[in-house]
Amino acid sequence: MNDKLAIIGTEAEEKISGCRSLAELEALRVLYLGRKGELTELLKSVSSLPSEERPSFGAATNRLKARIGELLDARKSALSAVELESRHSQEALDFTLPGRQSFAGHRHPLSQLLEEISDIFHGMGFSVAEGPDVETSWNNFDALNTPQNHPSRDMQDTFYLNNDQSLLLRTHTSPVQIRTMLSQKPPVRIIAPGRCYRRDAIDASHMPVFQQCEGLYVDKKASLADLKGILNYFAHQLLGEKIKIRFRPHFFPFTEPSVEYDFSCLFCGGQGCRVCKQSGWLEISGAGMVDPNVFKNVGYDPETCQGFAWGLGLERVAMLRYGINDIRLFYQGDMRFLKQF
Ligand code: 2U9
Repeated sequence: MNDKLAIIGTEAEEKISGCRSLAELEALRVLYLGRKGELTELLKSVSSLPSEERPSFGAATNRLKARIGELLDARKSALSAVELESRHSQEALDFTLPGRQSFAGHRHPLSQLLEEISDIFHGMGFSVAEGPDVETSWNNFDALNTPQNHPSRDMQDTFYLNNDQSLLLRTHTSPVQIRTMLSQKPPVRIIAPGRCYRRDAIDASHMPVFQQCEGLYVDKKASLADLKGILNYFAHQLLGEKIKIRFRPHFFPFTEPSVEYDFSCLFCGGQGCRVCKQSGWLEISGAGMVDPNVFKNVGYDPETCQGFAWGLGLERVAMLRYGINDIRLFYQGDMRFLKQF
């Protein structure tokens, strides 16, 4: 019987030390120490031994049981450490991997330009006024002294929203100035940025939706020279001190006198180049002294106040500034284009 114990002991030692996983080790524990395990079965057979052999065999079996228990415990802690180590190395963070880039979006070039323009006019005491894209014909045309038969009122040029043509998508931001004057007394110093709509066919320089940033100044006294001074300062701040400005006579129903204004060409410094078609000047927009009829329409007294207003197309300025040759690029949402600004 003792030989049997010795064999079980040697075999158990070999198996336990050669065991490679906790699951395998658990199977060995059941094999040797479990309720139906080899040692338990041996202990059960003690009763069949001669009585003088029973105590020593029982004690030897219990010692082997304890010994195998110790071997199992020791192997278990060794295997646990190995398994933990391998799990850690598999799950470990690799701090040398490059980070995942998050996409933060980008401000549209026209929004950036508008922010710059707003800053410049804030510096001269102007505030930003806004109004709805859907306007009344009265705010958009009548109040601005636009004759009933003016071509801009034509259905071919304006998006009307109802049959009697009393509602439309504003064709310029001038109704914002009308709303401002209707709601406050002079003095007025505002810029009016926003989307405008015209029934234009789309090409490299026309879009049915475009953006303006008009301006209005009203006080007891105001002159064309003040207007020129303000536009001059604006041009210097936006495009540099070297820019010159000039007025050419023009006609608008809402201003009298009216002018178109040009900036000296920022590419050739006024020498003449391809961009300015050799003229040295870039046509920017129109402006003028507010027509007395417009003042009357909003309840201002043209005898006691004077004012000037100007227009500005945001796309045109951005195109000149960045050398962009197609207005459609602003509205196609192509990140390859937008990211450059
Ligand atoms: C009020 C009175 C007068 C605003 C003005 C222009 C001249 C002008 C252009 C901008 C780009 C048209 O779309 S565009 O080509 N605008 O030339 N705008 S004077 O005059 C006003 C505005 C409001 C109450």
